[in-house]
Amino acid sequence: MGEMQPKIALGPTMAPAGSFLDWPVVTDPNAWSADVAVIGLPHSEPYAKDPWPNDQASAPDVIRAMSSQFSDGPDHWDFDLDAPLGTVTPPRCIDCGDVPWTQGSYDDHAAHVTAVIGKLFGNGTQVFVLGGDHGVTIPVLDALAALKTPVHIVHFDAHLDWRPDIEGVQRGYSSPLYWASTRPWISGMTQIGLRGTGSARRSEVEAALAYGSCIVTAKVVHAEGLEPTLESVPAGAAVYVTIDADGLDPTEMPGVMGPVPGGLYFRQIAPFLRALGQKCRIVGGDIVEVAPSFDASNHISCITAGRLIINLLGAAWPG
Ligand SMILES: [Mn+2]
Repeated sequence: MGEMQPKIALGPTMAPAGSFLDWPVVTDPNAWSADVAVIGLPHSEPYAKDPWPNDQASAPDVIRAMSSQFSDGPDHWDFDLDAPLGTVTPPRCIDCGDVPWTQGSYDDHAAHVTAVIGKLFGNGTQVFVLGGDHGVTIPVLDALAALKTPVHIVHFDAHLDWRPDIEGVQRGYSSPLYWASTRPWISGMTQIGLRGTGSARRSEVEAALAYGSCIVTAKVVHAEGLEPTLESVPAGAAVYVTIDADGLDPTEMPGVMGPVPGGLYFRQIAPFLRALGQKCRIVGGDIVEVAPSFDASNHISCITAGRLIINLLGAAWPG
């Protein structure tokens, strides 16, 4: 991480019960050498009103457990990708397990997460994060500094997530895009799927617009499709994609804490992600806010989360 972060000794991650897509599990950060890594981040900075750990903290393991439901294996034809997944992904894909809760302050935990993810980015690894609530994105945004290149954020969400703090808590799930706006290595952001009402007030909307965020509401997507939005993302840019599960319509993604009607559909987002992977350099992404206890009994939200990662992953590497 260079000069900005103190040296942190990176202990082993927690091995998951089952691995993502049966990829090899590597829990020793010193042994990480991969083209693509999946890593679980169960915990963010909690709000006083919420339980700890929250329901979203269980999502990494439940999503992994549904791997056989969202892919039958690397040699099976994937009709979203028009190819078997194994022919469009690089050879070295690993599951890094979950970053455990750091005993101590949230400052310590966030610094640890930033160092862990920064090590992967510094190795040139494409990183896909399984949250956790949307607060887990914040230390990952800090880790993007390790890339030493400007990064554009593509954000799917029902909500703006631009609160500087909620009752003094600065790194909770209502704040990741505000946090991004304060970081010089973040070159811009495209926020897609906003609708209804959430923690944002007029002041946060005006701050986002003043920053230059490209805000694409759900009603605009439903009227115009996502093609104009794709055109607004700079070609060739390094892009990090953060997907809040509640950006999707709750009929397709019921397992969320903040369902809002009128959301985006998989059939809109998946082709967008594939096109984005062709147009830009996807440095990584996350899927956050999946709440397994609220999911349908067939775990469709976790399956959809896995399919979103596969669509992004399959498009991001030359076939
Ligand atoms: Mn969010």
